[in-house]
Amino acid sequence: MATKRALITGITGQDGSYLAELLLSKGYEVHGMVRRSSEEKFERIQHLHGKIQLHQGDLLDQFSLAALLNLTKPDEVYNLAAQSFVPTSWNQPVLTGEFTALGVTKMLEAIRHTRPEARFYQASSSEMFGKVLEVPQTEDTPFYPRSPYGVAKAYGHHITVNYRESFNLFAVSGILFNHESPRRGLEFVTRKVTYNVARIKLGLQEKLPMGNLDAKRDWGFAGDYVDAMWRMLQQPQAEDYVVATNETHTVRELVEIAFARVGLDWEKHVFIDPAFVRPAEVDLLIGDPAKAKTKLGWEPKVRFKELVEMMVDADLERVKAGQR
Ligand code: NAP
Ligand code: G4F
Repeated sequence: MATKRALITGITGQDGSYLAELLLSKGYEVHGMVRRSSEEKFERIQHLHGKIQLHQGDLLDQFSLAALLNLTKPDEVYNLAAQSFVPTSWNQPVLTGEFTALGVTKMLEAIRHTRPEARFYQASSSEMFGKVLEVPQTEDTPFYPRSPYGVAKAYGHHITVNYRESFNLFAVSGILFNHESPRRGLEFVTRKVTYNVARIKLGLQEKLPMGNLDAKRDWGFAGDYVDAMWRMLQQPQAEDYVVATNETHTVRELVEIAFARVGLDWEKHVFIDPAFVRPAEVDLLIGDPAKAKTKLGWEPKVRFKELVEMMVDADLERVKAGQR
């Protein structure tokens, strides 16, 4: 069988790095789109150097997308690139809309005109459920986004469905709930906590400022979730799927488990800083991944406590080695 080719946007991000590893292990030729920067910071994919092919492009630049599709001729396109940090979306709502919403249309248009046979995966988000209208959330739960990021993702979701229905593209939207790993960006709550717990344990700092400890999230492991993305593109029909663990935990539980892992009492170190409280909050997320289980044969392997402890252990090693 001919080698399959995949194009990943957002390959330098958390999910992009795990997805590239997965596709390489399945024998794919992997191409990644990267933005030009004054300094190349590709830490998450350094270990894949020589195994993947990187190309410059930007979601804001329609022609760079079409050129990349012409050059790489992918069988599968995974659109993971986005402005993905919710608080930034209130400071830069227009840019978030350009990347995270219109960027999806730009990629779909490029596919439609240059590579319509390619299968397309859109990285949709549980943030679209926002002020949830149903518990747990399924593929049929209506959206009520609570941030410019959530609004932009809802647009990306609907335009993906629309291009599937209008132009018969094989385009799917994976509605993924929060997923984390030792490669998570430092500003997201899990990694912020585990990295700072490691620093506190090693005597490098004393205190940790936090926002809303009552928020609840359905947290899974990024390594498990990229497998669901791949499975969606191997199906006979293009459909949308919720990917989640069906467990929910508060930020307070996350903090408790992380500090307990290093034998510390979180209440002696954590304080609430209003700067980290959001203008509008998503209070509760819990997904029902029944469809992914039945149709994709997908189930999460790593559970919440194991995930947090894995991240604390990894950060202890990193901080000891003087790394971030
Ligand atoms: P991430 O670590 O923040 O990575 C985002 C990636 O997008 C980076 O590679 C970034 O490149 C790239 N990017 C941003 N703007 C771009 C642009 N204009 N042109 C080209 N590339 C651009 O995000 P992640 O956690 O891996 O998430 C992957 C995707 O899934 C995102 O779309 C996110 O919104 C979505 N999602 C994530 C979760 C989650 O819990 N992780 C849940 C649901 C959905 P640079 O390295 O150059 O910045
Ligand atoms: O880790 P977070 O910043 O993730 P959030 O906002 O849920 O978004 C992530 O998951 C989405 C899927 O649902 C993705 F689409 C999105 O790209 C991103 O990956 O915050 C989680 C919760 C929030 O309720 C926040 O208010 O933690 C609460 N929180 C409390 N203190 C904090 C903090 N969040 C951050 N980042 N920093 C804090 O100090």
